[in-house]
Order: sequence, then C-alpha cells, then structure tokens
Amino acid sequence: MSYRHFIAAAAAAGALALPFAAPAQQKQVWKAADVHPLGYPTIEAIQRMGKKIEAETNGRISIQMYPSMQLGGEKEMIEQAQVGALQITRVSVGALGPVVDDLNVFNLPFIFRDEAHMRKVIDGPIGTELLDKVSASSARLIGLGWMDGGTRNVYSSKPVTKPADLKGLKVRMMGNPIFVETMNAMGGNGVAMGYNELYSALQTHVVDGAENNPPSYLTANHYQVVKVYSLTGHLIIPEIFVFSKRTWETLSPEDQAMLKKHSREAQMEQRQLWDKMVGEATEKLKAAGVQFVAADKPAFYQATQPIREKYGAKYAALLKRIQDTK
Ligand code: GTR
Repeated sequence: MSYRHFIAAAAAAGALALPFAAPAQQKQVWKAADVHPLGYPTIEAIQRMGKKIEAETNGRISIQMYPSMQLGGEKEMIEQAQVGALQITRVSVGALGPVVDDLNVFNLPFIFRDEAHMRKVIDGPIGTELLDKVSASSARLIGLGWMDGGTRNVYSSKPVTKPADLKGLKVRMMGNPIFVETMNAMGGNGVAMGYNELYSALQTHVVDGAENNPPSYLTANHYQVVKVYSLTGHLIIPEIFVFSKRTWETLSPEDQAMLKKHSREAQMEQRQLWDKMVGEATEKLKAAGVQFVAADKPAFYQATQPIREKYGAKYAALLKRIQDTK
C-alpha cells in the first residue's frame, strides 16, 4: 500500500488524527441564533459575552449573532445546534422541554411565586443540576446558562380576568403539550404554534390571542393586532442558552471552562437588561393604546391545579425543593 493510500484508508477508518482535523489554535467563529430582534436582552447578553470572549482569546474566538428568526423558529434552531450547524442557541425552556424532559418542571403553570423566586432557583443548585442534565442527556447539547423570560400574560381583543372569559377563545401556546393543556384548563382553547407563525395567525384570526411577556408582545408587533393585555401571570418560564455538543467536544478544556465562566456572567447581566426592557416595553405598549387589565390569578391557579398534578407528580421531590427555595 502506498503512503497516500495508507493515509486515505486510515483517515476513512478514523484512525489518524490528520493535521487539519482540529487545531485548537485555529480561529473560530461561533454562530449564535435567537428568535428576537437585535437589541433584545437575550441577544444583547450573548453579544456582550462574545465581545468578552473575543478579548480574552485575542480574537481567536468570536461570536456571530443571527437574530430575528433568520435561522428559523426555536425548534429549527435547536436542531441546528444538535448537528453542529450552529454553536449557541438561546431558546425558551418551553421549546426545549420536549427535547430534555427534565426541564419541563419549569414549564408548569404557577410553579414560581414570582420572578425573584425563579431567579433564586436558576442561580442556585437546582439551576446547575438542570443544566448538567441537559449536557448529560441524549440531546447533543451542553447547558450553558439561564436567562430571565419574565412573566407571561394573556393577550387578545377582550379582557380576560377570569377563566370564563377565555371560553371559545383560541389562544396560541408554545409547542409543548403542557402549555396547550394549561390553556385548556384555564378555560380557553390552546393551539400549539411556532412563534414565527404567530403574527399572521393573529392577523387572519386563525387564533384570537396568545400569551407572552411585555417585551415579546411589543417586539413581535402582536400588540398592533390585539390590544388587551390581561395580567394572568400563569407562566414564568426561564430562557436557556445551550451549546452544540458536537462543537464542544472539539474545544480544549480551557476553552470549555472559559465559556462556562462567561455564560454565568451573561446569565447575571441579562437580567439587568431585562428589567430595563420590561419597563420600557410596558410604557411603549401603553402609549400605543394597549389596555393592561388585572386578572383573578387565584382563579387561574386553581383551574390549573390538574396540570400541576398530572405533569408534576414525577418531579415531586424537585418541586418541593423549588417551593422551599427562599
Ligand atoms: C418568548 C421567548 C422566546 C419564545 C417566545 C414564544 O418570550 O423569549 O424564546 O419562546 O416567547 O412564545 O414562542
């Protein structure tokens, strides 16, 4: 066998580490994706992280952001991260629950007392354990960190102050059975749909409403179509950002540790941006004529009890730890 043939055969068998395979010092541009537009807190936090990583590695590693669903909806972004077509994706835990079932504990209605409670949980041991579960799962993703996704409230063309107000209303929910059933339990008709399809679905009355935090309701322009924002507060779902395991395995342990360190900083920084954005979004929505309506939260809490029982049973011990987090 000639040397050339030997190299070809050995490479095909994966037996040789060829010089061009993965030099750790090679310049890398990590692709990051988000459904939100530039300026949104989740995007801003990842871009700031990119700048810090670029500085720390003297330009060897940088992050290129693909905002505004340029790479598709969250389901598509997750799939691209899984195969290594992109490196970082920031999605709602709602979207990742169907891929990593352990995360669904955060997708239960009224599981956090308020956003401060949610932050305590994601910052503490439970947050770390769940990130590790993502990394150890078969999802081919590495859990990097959490972000604040605020409190989700129902929006439609009419006030929704109690479960009876949702009767007959088709309300878009994220694609996860828990959410559809939650909306049904709240009194409406849950319809699973991607975020990327929602604006036109509202316009064409395929759905009568949806639910989200004020920044998303504003930046996705849904407020232009339906103008009543009812403070049902049924879901407080953290965001998560993950890394492609395929790329992760090519990184040096030092680069892996550096990325983890910066991810934690991004987690803590994003919430400052978030709090500011919620205030600004609320003002802008009010200025645009959106009506903010108080809702009977205890009634919605009660109506969704069967969902917590059905989906929460397997997390009983963890749920107790979440409730005990002060
Ligand atoms: C937003 C969240 C997005 C996406 C969206 C949705 O609050 O930041 O990641 O999940 O909601 O409703 O699909």
